[in-house]
Amino acid sequence: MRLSEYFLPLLRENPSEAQIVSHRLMLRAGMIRQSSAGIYSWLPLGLRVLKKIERIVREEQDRAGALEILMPTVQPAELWRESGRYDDYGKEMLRIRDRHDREMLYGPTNEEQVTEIVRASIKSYRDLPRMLYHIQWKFRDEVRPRFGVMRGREFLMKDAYSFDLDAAGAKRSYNKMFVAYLRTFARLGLKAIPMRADTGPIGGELSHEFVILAETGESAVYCDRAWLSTDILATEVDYHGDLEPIFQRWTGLYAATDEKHEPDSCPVPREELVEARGIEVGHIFYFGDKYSQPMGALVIGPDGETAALEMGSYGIGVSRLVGALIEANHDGAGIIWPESVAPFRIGLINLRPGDTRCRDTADDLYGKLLGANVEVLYDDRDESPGAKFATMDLIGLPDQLVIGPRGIAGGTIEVKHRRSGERQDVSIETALRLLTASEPGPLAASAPGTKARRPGRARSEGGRKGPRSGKLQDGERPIPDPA
Ligand code: 5CA
Repeated sequence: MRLSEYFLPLLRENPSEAQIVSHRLMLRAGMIRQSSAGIYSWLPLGLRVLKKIERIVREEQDRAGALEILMPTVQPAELWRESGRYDDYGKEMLRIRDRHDREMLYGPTNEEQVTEIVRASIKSYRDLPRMLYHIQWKFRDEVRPRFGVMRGREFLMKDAYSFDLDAAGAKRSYNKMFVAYLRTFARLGLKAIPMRADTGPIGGELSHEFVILAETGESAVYCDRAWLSTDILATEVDYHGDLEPIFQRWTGLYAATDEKHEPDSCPVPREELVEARGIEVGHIFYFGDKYSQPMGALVIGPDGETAALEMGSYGIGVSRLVGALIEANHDGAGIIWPESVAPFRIGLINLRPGDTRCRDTADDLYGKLLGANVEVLYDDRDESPGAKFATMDLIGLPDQLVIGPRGIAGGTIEVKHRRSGERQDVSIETALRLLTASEPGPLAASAPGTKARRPGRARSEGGRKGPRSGKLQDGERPIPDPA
């Protein structure tokens, strides 16, 4: 994508309404714009990130055996009267009347809707277990929408629902989602810690919140220090096998929200206990027949007896995750996207669009990157180098490629790794090979025998003297980032 043809409305100043860094950066980087309190439009850059998160969430749901559907945002009030939640839900529910004066609502969640679908179609234990999910906008008229997309009124959620014959089956489904959540958040580059939690208006007896640690988190959380060095993706998962040992392993390490933490009976010694703030990015519930019983979602079991379905529900805050990711990945200059969710893999900067050689080189490189299916944002605008560097740092693409007249004269371009700030001069061929070969980025860690420049050195094309350091030799491969 050429920046000259893109819609990236950046803000120079910090917007006064934004209290936390993710909200500030999302507005400044042109990712979102507020429509009304807690309701946002997603602009091209923000939407790309949202879609990337959605994709990872979807892949892990599919892998765990959940089936994607799409339920409506607007639901009939009768369904919620059947479960008894229409009145209970209170002012958080946006209630609507249609032209026939029928009571409708904008869904804050979909337990009733999905139970209605399943009760009409599943009558026998032979059709169980089933797990259905969708990724759909929700509306909750929060008393205090704040922190941008972190606590919105309209927000995107992935919600899955499991249907089993009995409690043992329901626990197996719960375990599947528990493990899928650990994997999903790890793939997003986040350490989300499962914590025993209250069930609130969803109801039920077993529930875990998945919480990432961040200073701006809304709740206080406590966990064993060992959580900080765990590697979830290292565990092999067979969703058809017994997941209880994995569940036991990850729930065996202490972690609790404020509501559940008891300082006096906490099993973790003080020096090993991390006290932090947390952001809830997911929440899973097992609630048995809370909805199936009143709504008559019944199946015939192998013994011929009729029983209410055993259910669970499993939510991920997809739009909240965009903010949470920024809270966990930023510095003074802007956002630092993990590769898995970056809106573009590479930012290509042409420092001198007016210079024919620079332009030809940049255009050529851009074409080759596109040809290799690398997502690249190409700053071909007629702006100052300072403005271009600041823009790229603000929007936080994992690697930047900088093309300028001096480098071209010596046959090189500069590669800058956004997270470490390290820079190297490499030939165009080397840059292409590195960036089209494999993840992670070329400067995720320095290749042996190379000297990467540390951040803080002069970055402009002018002002550099002497030979450049840090060339990767052809044939050398970068060492993957251990993070
Ligand atoms: N029905 C259940 C699970 S499907 C449910 O609604 N759970 S929930 O209320 O915990 O929401 C699931 C996730 O949505 C939360 O963990 C959180 O990450 C996200 N979420 C909830 N409320 C908001 C909000 N106002 N703004 C942004 N994200 C939210």
